[in-house]
Amino acid sequence: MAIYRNKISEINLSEFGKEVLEGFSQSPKSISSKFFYNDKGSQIFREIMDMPEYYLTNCEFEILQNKGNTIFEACQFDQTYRVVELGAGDGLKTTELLRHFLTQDLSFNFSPIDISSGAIQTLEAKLKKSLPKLKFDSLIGDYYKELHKLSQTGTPTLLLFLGSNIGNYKDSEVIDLLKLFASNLKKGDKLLTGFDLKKNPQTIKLAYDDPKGITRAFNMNLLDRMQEELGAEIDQSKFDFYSHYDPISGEVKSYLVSIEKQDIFFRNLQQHISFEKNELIYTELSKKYDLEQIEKLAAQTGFEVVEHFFDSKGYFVDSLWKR
Ligand code: AVJ
Repeated sequence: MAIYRNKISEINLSEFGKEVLEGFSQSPKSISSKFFYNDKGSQIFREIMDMPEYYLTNCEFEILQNKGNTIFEACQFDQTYRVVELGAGDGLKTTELLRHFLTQDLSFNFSPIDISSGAIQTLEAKLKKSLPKLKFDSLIGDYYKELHKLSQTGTPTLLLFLGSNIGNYKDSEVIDLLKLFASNLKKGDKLLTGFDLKKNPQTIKLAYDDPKGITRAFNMNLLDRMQEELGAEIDQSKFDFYSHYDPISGEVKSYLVSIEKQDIFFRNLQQHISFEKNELIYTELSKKYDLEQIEKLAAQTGFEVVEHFFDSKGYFVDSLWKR
């Protein structure tokens, strides 16, 4: 079959290929942060969660470990229920919550959803070992679609969206996402969302630009993916990583930077893409919230705040809402 240059409709492109082409045709160039999480990226993210600078994981771990029983009580379940987790990742923190739930008399089923099959496999192995009594069925896929499938039953549901995953969405998208959750939940169902809170800007800055360069490697993995999956002829020494926290907006923004003017051939896209000296590729938004913003979001999207659960430093909140 002939492949015509620039006629991308003729080429069978992967989702990643399509989105890279689309994101690179905009200004500034961008790639969705969901592409961080191939199996290698999910592994690097586990290393990020282990870093002392990345306080988010320990804070949420502490909340779920110390307040799991209170969270269960606040959910007020009175029959068999279901816990669904979006973007479960390796689920280490969630294990703490589920451990508390298992000590209660009511039975429940756990459904973790993640786009990385590697992360799900790691999670399944861990769950079998650490919580042998847990009933679970994991789902690999885009969580918008999986969520819709799950909404077809009458089982009371607690939906988990932990780990500050919500921070990846810009203000306009966050409203749509929470409305989507609301529309897939029944009256009385609960949503527990992890929000990273505004705090000393230095603390936040270090969490997203660590001295060992693990966050850098997490971003550079996108270049690996372009090389491996899109046949991009990239010299990685011609790219750098930069991240920036704006304490007023609460936005951490991460970028790859083309350190010189260059033209890169993407073999599988049959295209050259050019980069100016110091041109940015925007890779991620990690937004930080305050309580006022969180309560406003709940009200705007059809939820009622039940209770906020904080860690002892007040760095992070798992906010329980009711539909
Ligand atoms: C998985 C989206 C919560 O934004 O804090 C960690 C990803 N990026 N370090 C975050 C991430 C850089 C993380 N989330």
